[in-house]
Amino acid sequence: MQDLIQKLEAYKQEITNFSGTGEQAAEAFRIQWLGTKGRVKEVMGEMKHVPVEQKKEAGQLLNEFKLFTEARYAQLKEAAAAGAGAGGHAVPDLTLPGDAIPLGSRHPISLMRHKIISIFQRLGFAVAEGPEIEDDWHNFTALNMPEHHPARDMQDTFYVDAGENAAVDWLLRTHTSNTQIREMEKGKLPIRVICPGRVYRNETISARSHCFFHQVEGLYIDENVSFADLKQTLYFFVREMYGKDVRVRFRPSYFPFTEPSAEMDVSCFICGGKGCNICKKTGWVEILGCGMVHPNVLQNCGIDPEKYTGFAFGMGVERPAMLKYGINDIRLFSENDVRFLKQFTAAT
Ligand code: 2U9
Repeated sequence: MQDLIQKLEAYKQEITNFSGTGEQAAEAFRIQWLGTKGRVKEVMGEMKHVPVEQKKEAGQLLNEFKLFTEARYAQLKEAAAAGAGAGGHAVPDLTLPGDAIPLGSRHPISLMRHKIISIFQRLGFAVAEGPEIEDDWHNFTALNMPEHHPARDMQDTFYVDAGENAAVDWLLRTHTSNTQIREMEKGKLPIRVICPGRVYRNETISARSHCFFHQVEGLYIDENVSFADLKQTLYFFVREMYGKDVRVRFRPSYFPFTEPSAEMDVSCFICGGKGCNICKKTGWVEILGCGMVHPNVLQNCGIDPEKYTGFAFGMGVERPAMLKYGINDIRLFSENDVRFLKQFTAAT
């Protein structure tokens, strides 16, 4: 046993003093010490001569010696890889190419949102953003939604518990119209804004609908703004967005905040109007709602409806993105699965 201890000490000394550098020296070290005929194997073989009562202690010593040798080998290899020169200093190879920085990709909702916004920016619309947690006035009351309007129903709106002493009802905005109300309240006219953002509705989540989604809304208020201005603005949008061959139709509709109100359809850009699953065989796809801003809404924001008129419109972002990119489940947008996200590039 004493012999073994002395031998291991001598070997350790030898290992510590090993002075070779570079890959070849490291390999020679490995063969000499850790190879199948190396010295570690050799001393391990001496276990069989150790008396039974000392085997435990000898085992520990040998194990420790093996780890010591492996650590020294790892050290030599690392130094060799770093190109340790004669002086022992690492000499980096400055001619090697640098590590590539991984690039992310843009989210499909961002891409579609940008595509929509940029068309209106070219017409002189500015982008305005507003809060997602909103009070009852900016989300409903100012927009001419009477207290018992169905859209205020608990089923459609997420209310925020702001405590018993809250002076007003707080909620997650159900549309980005709150932002236009805030712009109007600033009292600076004319107004020409586009309002993108996330909105919330208390709906069951499925492949087709989610409890949050994205909208882009627009508002134009000035003297003498007419329905003809609304139509020409939206015609321009449709041409830029879906191409010059797409046909457009307006259907009368109803929104509390616009009068008159309409919904706009485009001839199906999937089947060209022949009839398919996307247009439900009608040849038309609804893309947005619009109308002339209701005089009550102007008045609620301190704008004289006798002097000013305006138009507004609103559209969802998810559906056009799903059609453009062939996405069949709305939930994919918010699951953040990298395999999904990395498929989209900045090229629209
Ligand atoms: C103000 C006055 C009027 C915005 C409008 C629509 C019609 C509309 C929907 C389209 C699909 C929402 O995402 S969607 O579910 N929107 O149909 N939105 S007019 O009208 C306004 C906005 C602000 C001050």
